[in-house]
Amino acid sequence: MRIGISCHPTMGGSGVIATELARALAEGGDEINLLSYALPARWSGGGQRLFFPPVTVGQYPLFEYPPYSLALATKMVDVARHHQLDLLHVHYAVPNAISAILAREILLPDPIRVITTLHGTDVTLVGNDPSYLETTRLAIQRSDCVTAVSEALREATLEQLGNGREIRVLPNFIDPQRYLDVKERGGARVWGEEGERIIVHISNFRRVKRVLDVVRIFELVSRDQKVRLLLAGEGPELARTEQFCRELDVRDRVVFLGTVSDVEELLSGADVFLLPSETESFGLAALEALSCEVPVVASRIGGLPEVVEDGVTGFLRPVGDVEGMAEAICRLLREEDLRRGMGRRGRSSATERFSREDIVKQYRELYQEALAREPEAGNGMFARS
Ligand code: GMT
Repeated sequence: MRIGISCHPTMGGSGVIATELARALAEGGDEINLLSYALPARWSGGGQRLFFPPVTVGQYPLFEYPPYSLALATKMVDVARHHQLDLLHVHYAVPNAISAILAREILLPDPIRVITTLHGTDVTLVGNDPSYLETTRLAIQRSDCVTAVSEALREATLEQLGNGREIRVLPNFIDPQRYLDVKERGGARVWGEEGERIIVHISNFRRVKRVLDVVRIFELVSRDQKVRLLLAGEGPELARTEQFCRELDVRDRVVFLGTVSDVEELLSGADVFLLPSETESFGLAALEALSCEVPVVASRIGGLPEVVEDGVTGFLRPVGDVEGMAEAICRLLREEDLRRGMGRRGRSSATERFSREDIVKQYRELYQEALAREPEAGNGMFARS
């Protein structure tokens, strides 16, 4: 198949999954054009069937906010025509989905199929912001197929956008081989001193991640254990987080790593992964930790219980329960057999339920289904036939 995949290129999980999916499909024989305004963080070079035609946004002094969605739609049309695309698969609805629907209109009378994958905040935060609500609702309604990365997100979408349309759950995935490739190297241990236990947090440092809770929890754990905290990622809360580390007098035991693209290099060898988010439709970083045999301590929220089995592959606590999460970490650090057992079960769970091979196969089947069906596009602007 010839597929155009669009995503946000930043370090968020939606861009990671879109890029990994693009690579897997290209390796399997499909021709993929990845559309974004910059090379995605996990992009490691194109290939024979993997291309990156960048979306360039025309500038003009009148545009205080240059219209990226229009530039993207235009690029989609261009690539669809010149590469004879069969379908567009957009990751993160805002604004990718509405750009794809617009591109499809332009391409009539040969409507290209549009698959939209919802990742989380495109529905829970951004999509229901009044500024984006109606365009997101329309894009979801008019996509040929819609997927969500967890059952929790599927339900949230139906509730918040009131669409009443079919949404299929196709979860995020990991490549089990990546951990095996780095297992023998030091991984997280490289940053720790002798005898120190290592806690890792990876995120885009937005408020929903509650990174200050990470620091609070770390401070509580450090009263009981010799620990070091590795923080990977960048985002708006980063400076505040560093300042908060100083206020709690733990700055000397916290390592700020910035963006890390090969997360398995950091997760492998870690003792615990911590994700105390306010909302999390899936929690890709938690899945990556499990796949590296690292137990997860996280909030019992959104799709996280679908990824982390409480008491089996990690511990889940209510959002904001910093004491509960700190206790759970201390227990894992004190009971090494429990921690290692959870790590092993986490890896089995990740590889059995979320392997790249299985999920990519399901995406391929979905594409075939979409191509076999009557298209959603009509003859009028955004209308159904
Ligand atoms: O909103 C974000 O934090 C970014 C967004 C993204 O683009 O990666 O994250 C969402 O999608 C990820 C990939 O499917 C999920 O693993 C994250 O749980 C989800 N984030 C939230 O729901 C907060």
